[in-house]
Amino acid sequence: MSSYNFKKIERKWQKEWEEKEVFKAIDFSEKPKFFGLVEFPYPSGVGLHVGHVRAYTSLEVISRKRRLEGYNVLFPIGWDAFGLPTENYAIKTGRHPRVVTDENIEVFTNQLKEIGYSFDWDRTVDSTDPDYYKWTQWIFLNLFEKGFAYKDTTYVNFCNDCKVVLANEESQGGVCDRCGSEVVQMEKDVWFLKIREYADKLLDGLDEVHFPPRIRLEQENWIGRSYGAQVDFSIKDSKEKLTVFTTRPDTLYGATFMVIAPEHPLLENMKDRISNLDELTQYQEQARKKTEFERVQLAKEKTGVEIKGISAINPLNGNSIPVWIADYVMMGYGTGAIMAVPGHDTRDWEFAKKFNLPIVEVIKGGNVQEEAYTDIEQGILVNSGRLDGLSVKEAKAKAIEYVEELGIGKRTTNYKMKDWAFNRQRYWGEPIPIVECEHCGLVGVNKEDLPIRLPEVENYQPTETGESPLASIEEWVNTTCPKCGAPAKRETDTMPQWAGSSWYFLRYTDPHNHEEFASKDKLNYWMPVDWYNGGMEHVTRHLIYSRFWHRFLYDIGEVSVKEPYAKRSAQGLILGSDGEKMSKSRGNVINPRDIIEEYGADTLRTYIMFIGDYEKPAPWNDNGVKGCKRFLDRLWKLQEILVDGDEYSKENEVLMHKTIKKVNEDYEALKFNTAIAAMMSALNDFNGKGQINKAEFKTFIMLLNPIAPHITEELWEIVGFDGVLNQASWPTYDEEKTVESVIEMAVQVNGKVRGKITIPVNATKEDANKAAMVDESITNHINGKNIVKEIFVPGKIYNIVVK
Ligand code: ANZ
Ligand code: ZN
Repeated sequence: MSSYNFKKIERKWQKEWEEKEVFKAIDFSEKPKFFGLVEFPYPSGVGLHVGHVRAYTSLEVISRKRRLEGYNVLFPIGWDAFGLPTENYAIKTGRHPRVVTDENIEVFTNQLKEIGYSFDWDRTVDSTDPDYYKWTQWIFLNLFEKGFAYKDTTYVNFCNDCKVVLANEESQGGVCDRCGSEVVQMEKDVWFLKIREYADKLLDGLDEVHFPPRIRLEQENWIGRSYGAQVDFSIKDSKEKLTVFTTRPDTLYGATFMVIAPEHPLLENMKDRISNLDELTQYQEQARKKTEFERVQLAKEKTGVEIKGISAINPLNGNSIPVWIADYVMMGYGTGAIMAVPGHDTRDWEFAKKFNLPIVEVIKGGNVQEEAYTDIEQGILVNSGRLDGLSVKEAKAKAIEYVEELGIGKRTTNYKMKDWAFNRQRYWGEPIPIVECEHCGLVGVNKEDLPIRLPEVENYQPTETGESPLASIEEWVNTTCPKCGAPAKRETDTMPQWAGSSWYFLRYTDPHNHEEFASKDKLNYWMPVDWYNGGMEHVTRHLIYSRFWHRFLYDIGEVSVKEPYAKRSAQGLILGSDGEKMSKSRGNVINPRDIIEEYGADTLRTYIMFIGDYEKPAPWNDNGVKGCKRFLDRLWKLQEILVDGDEYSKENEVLMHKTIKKVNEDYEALKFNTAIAAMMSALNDFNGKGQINKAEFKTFIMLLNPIAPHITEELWEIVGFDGVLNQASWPTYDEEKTVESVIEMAVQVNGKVRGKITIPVNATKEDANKAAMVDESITNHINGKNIVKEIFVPGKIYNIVVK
């Protein structure tokens, strides 16, 4: 027997698979289709890391299994290659991002091939390829034509270091996602996509797909739908009114003051009446410097200023109440103004305590002078006129009816999700295909003129004012209006990082199409994605953005199914051996290359699937790697105890059926670790018995094949099974044979074990008795006595009581 030379074996099979195009997805094949998707990587300069390997190997295993099960599998990969690290690297080194990207892609390709992934390499997409981003721009133009892309002036999160406007989700915690420095608020004219209009569709669509509860919940929270009402409060002695959004119209009688966001237009509109304008403007200035995160999450101490000179009127009880500005109210949510109900809202309560404002109880159950009473299940309305005595639920409905009757309000729904700030002021992104004309305004370029290519620039650095470097290339910026032909200027912002990944899965179905982003027939055949695996960090932004684009394409008749992903799963992080997140600065990063070099790709794959519960974080452990290598070594050595046999031997039959069932079910449930443990244990059994026959060996290596494809293909060939493993069919099992059909049962006489009998699992007391009465070691204790009682617990014990 030759030794297990993983280097030679792995190279051999990778070459063979590539030459024979074993993993090619076939359009319109008669077989059932399976589209397995993993998040295409950003080809960074540091190469593939073990997190990628964990993310990809799960669906790699499923895809290989599906092929053996007779499916026509599409398992593609590509490059999400626009992005800041490449651009920053280009700025530092003066090398073109295109050149850098191509190099990185090559490194990634080689690394993925070295691991032996069964991707269909003919279908690779690259989001920075003009043949690809042409269609990203095309989808944007459709959004623009249908009114789903607009430009608006807003405050945006701006990173002074990266010189880039950040989406909220890129500046969580008030720091820049990319460089970690503090984010400031800046006024800017930017593109938005009306994703908010899709909020209900995106929520309803969740009923059509299989997302695990934790992923579904994250999406629901991100979209954040709340039902409530808008209510107008009039400003005393004026025509102005303040409209608030409240989810608790039942508490209207308890509104003892109002609060508006510092950016609220009321201040500007009423400035003649206001006596402390200076103080207010100062407060506004301070608020502007804070991020939303600081205002909402970090504010331990409430701040605010009363607007002197005006007051509002509570529409239900007619009380005159003060109006304040405070930064805990956000302009971007609801109406930017609230009715404060300190008795029943904690933030309002803190504010009232700090500024000595009245607290009125309108829902009975607590002590509102001590703390806000927020229980909405128990309380009963008090001090609330016609709402008195109602439950919160009843009072909500009644209050809405009432304000609608009075013509001062209406039922409304609000969403936390804001429209998608769709732009950045950087070079390495898709140019937004819009032209600004003095006469016609913002005009989409003609679709025949796509792609609008990125021009060559000397310097990739954004300008100090936060404009893209494209702005300084006059011959590119100056163009003519597609509508009227007058001189016009191109939009110089580029699309955000999330654009190219919002539709890439569609391109995989038809990646070389020059006429359409994908042909209808191919889309019909392959979509939806049957299973999508990726990171938890992408289940809000990317997963929501791409569902939005896809749903929009569905609405305009471009794709045939509503939801792009039938099923989604997510892997946990791989941590360093110190239990901390892997990072360069901690020096705890594991490079997959090193593992492949020392132990082989099959060991890397096996270990990463064995490392722990797939959906949870798991620390790296070098001993675990060695253990997996030993497992494969012992698998190799099974050849030494291999005997002939066309079917499972009697003593291994149950083991085989049990193991097939276990591995089958565990793979499908992403429980790769327990599947591997079951195979390790089976291998021990074979070794313990000192033999394994060919039928058993054949099944065994096939079960392991999706995880360790090289060694198993090689063993298949060495033993001389028919054809190649990758063309074989997945083993099946017989449910009845997964449990032992006979068992050993202890027989007691007067409570003492006197012998053991072998009987069928479903044997009766009579069967047990028959078996026991021929065993001398048992009958010796019975002979000459009377049996007074028999206790028989099926499958467990047989106790005979004698006197
Ligand atoms: C009165 C009230 C009484 C409220 C009460 C709550 C409890 P969700 O559920 O997150 O949608 N609110 C409205 N707009 C706001 C803004 N722009 N910035 C900060 N807070 C705002 O929260 C809705 C509630 O948050 C609204 O209902 C409002 O306070 C506040 F016992 O109105 B409520
Ligand atoms: Zn024009």
